[in-house]
Amino acid sequence: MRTSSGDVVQLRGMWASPAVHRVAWALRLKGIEYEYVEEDLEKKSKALLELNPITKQVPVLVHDGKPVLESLVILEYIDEIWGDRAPLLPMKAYERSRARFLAFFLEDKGREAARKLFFAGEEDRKDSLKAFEEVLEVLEKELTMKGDFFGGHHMGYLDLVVGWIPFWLGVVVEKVLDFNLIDVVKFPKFATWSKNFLKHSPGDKLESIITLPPEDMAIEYFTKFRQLHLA
Ligand SMILES: N[C@@H](CCC(=O)N[C@@H](CS)C(=O)NCC(=O)O)C(=O)O
Repeated sequence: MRTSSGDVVQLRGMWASPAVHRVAWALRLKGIEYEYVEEDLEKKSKALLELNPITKQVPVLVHDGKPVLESLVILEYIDEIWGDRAPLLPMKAYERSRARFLAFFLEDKGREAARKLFFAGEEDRKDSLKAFEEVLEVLEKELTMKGDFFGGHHMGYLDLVVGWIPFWLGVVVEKVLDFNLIDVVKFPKFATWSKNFLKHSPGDKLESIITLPPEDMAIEYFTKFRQLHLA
């Protein structure tokens, strides 16, 4: 799809993928029009394999025919290309480095801890939860609550990076496992941030930015995904 500034922007993804929604959020936050193409990850399209022959994963952002890969790299690319609209990364170099470090930490430790927690049996759940809570502690300390978001009053890079936790863990995984993952008493600031991130009642400006999969479909999908993995 050609944007008003003449760029052709396409996002190739899969409806249940948090990494894909993260990119959609960045495009929507900046008001960039894009075409969305759903991929079948069981039967990857020729286009996906040509655009991303290395990891063969989504999301893929295709900008003027060129593929941009890896959701965090894509966020930075979007921020550089459309730098005049709703900046994602902080202005100051030091703060930018801190945001990138936290993103790296979350992708590395946070995803791994969440994965273990998701696939753990009830007997191992306590240890997995402890590892995940160490990640939440870091995020809790990072929230200054000088505004609704990590960077203050505006949604930015870190919000988009952390944004999979409230829905994919706080709603879907909690329901799939029937287990409370985010303790509001231990992590009050994170719980408030999560609520702010997800609050998109009709008419709220976040409604058009924070796309989410339908809850029932996501619960069914991740329940099956877990069963298949454990079988
Ligand atoms: N680190 C990647 C992760 C992307 C990822 O895990 N994509 C999954 C969907 S959530 C995928 O394409 N899976 C299919 C496969 O691995 O073959 C990113 O952030 O872009």
